[in-house]
Amino acid sequence: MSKKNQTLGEFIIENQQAFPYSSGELSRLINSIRLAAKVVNHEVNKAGLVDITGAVGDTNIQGEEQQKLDVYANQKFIQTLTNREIVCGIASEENDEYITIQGHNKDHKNKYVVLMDPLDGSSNIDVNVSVGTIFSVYRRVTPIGTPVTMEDFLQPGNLQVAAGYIIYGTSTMLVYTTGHGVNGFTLNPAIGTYYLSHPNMKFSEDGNIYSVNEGNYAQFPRGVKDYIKYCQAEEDDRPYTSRYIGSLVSDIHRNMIKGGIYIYPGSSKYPDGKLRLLYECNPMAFIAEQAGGKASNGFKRIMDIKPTELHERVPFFCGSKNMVEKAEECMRNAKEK
Ligand code: AHM
Ligand code: MG
Repeated sequence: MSKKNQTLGEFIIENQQAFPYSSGELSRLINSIRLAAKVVNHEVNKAGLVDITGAVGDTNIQGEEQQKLDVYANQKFIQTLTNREIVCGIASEENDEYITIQGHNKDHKNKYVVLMDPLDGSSNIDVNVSVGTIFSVYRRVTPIGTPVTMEDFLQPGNLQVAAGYIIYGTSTMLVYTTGHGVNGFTLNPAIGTYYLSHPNMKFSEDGNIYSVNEGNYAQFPRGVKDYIKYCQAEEDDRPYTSRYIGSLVSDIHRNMIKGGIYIYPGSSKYPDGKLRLLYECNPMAFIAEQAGGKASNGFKRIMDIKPTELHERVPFFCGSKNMVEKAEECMRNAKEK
């Protein structure tokens, strides 16, 4: 069984043996993601040197134009997954359309699609705040040997086979699930190896952190206002505290470790909120549920929503089970009024 200090490579091999019929493709896919993440991590860590190495749009010494980090991260993940012949399609926050990958033999023989947000929260980079990569993996539904179609990407979250995130923080971590719990690996940058540092991660049933952008309070639906007021009320010595980084991966990661709820609700201006169902909310929901938490749009399970568009948005309530349920109760009660 998994042991602390095991490397991610060892962990992947050990867990692949637990699936005797696995072809190893999913393991190779996770391997590619860990590799691309290392390259992106290296670049993200240099972000503060931008004035020294050149600003976005400048030309570097090799005559290449300096890129925005989110564009760079997008390219690295796409390149790595494409070159290694693992996936048949990729959808990304950075690309309007999905990408079809036919493979070197042009035979469309690979069976997985990846949906990702290559660098989420990238507006935080300038101020040295943690950012992340989020990914979600599905088995294609169209026949192998044919090009992928939109149908392969518009699957409900409950069909995900793997999901995870990388957090480029005070240390870099890769956290993922293949539906058998959630494990977190920390990168030792000196030797480029990830070690199992957080085995079997769990959301506590109750938590005391609520994370929401209260600057938008006036536009929140009644139920969210009621929930925030519930958290803030003096009665019963409620233990809540507010923490909001504005970087989804970091906010969820902290709340998973410490116990809490993350909310990005719909608002009067943006009824569906801001976050994207397919490559932000679904993968985080899969992780949350695998860690004993819950993810909802305020009324129903995120992973049961049937997507209709690649970049669709959805209100998001995610975290410790009892906190999400209390927020849902506030949403329901406000609707009935
Ligand atoms: P992005 O994909 O453009 O980076 O936006 C997503 C980010 C999340 O990481 C974060 O939770 C949220 O946007 C913060 O939004 P806001 O500044 O409206 O609170
Ligand atoms: Mg994003």
